[in-house]
Amino acid sequence: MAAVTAPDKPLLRRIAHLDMDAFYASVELLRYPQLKGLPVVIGGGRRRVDELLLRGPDGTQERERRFIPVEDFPLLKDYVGRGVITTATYAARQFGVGSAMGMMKAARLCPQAIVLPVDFEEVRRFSRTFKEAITEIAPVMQDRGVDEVYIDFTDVPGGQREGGRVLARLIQKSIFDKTGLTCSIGVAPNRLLAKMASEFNKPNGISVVYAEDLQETIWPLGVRKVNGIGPKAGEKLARLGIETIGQLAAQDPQWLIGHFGKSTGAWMHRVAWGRDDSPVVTESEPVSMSRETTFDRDLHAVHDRAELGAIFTDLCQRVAQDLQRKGYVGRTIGIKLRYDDFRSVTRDQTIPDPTHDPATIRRVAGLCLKRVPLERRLRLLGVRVGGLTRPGAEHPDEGRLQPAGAHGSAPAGTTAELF
Ligand code: DCP
Ligand code: MG
Repeated sequence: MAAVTAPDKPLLRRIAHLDMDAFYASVELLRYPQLKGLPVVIGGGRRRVDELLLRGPDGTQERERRFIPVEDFPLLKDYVGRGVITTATYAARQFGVGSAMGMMKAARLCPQAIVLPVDFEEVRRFSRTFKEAITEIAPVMQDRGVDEVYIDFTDVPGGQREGGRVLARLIQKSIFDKTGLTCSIGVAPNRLLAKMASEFNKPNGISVVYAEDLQETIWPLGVRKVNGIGPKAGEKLARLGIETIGQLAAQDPQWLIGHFGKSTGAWMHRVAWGRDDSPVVTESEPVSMSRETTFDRDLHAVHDRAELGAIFTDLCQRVAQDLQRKGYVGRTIGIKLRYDDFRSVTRDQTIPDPTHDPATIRRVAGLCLKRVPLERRLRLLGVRVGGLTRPGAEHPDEGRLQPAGAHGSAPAGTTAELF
């Protein structure tokens, strides 16, 4: 007789947010382990400190980093110059010192703290290594900067056990084994809650949040804990008498929309109720970059020629800036139009040499525009550059990028919609 098996339970969506602990400072402690447990702050310019340390007090010795006596490290009380602290070890945070605090103020709070400059190259190297450790275990990872990522735990072995705690422990261990660094992880039903949860047990902590914890765990938090509610929105909410996420959740969405506009107001209501469907998007190289704009009123190619021309040029300049900022050039230049009856058309043209030059993009996009009917009024105009490569590739094919996969997206700051 065939065995009767229970139907598979549907998997709960489990999303993790992982954030490295005192990242820049922890990277320094790896090469100066004698500083472990001491208050250390990162700030100030250049890396001359290293050189001085290696040569010793009389300037002649060749010392190994890990044997440099603690007394030889520069102290915050002797620091001259302005600037702010980038981060501080947890030992230093006990004195009230932290990110973005002025060096002078920090020196008053904790004069005995050791101060070291940041080594960006080293930080980036460890950033790559810890992210590799993650993707070996859980492949769906979204980069959110040098020291934080989102990870989709849903389908990964261990990602459902104890709400994701089992997988989080495994990832922490793997990162520590490969780098010597600790991190904190929050696991929750979505990115919004995971991001908050990763802060609950810092450093070296794991915290698991379920949908039903909303009222008890999330609602007492201040509104600024929501990723996306910045200082300005926070102040405005405070003026309206809303301090906590729970208070935000209690507001009528229409009232929020009245104060913050349709999209922000509705979004605030959603996040206060812990709702967030945004996927964890694995980064891939963009296939194209585009900018588009919907006009305040429908424009006609002849009657509104000057206005339309200015918008068109501006779009081309923006795409060119996006390309330059992200370090791409492209060969296929295209336009998109949407008419007042909502029909859309696109045209593109491929040029021999890839470009990120606004004038070239404008010229070729102008040629594309000549190939579309322009009798009707227009609602929307867009400019796109595709066939992206990195500039300076000797062979046209050498810099060719892999097309983005199913999750491919244009980098932030560009219009993601392809046309
Ligand atoms: N950073 C920065 N400027 C800031 C804040 C942070 O340059 N105003 C840098 C230094 C941090 C790194 O980014 O080491 C990561 O930022 P976090 O906010 O995650 O801070 P830490 O990792 O240092 O500490 P925590 O343990 O609180 O995550
Ligand atoms: Mg961090």
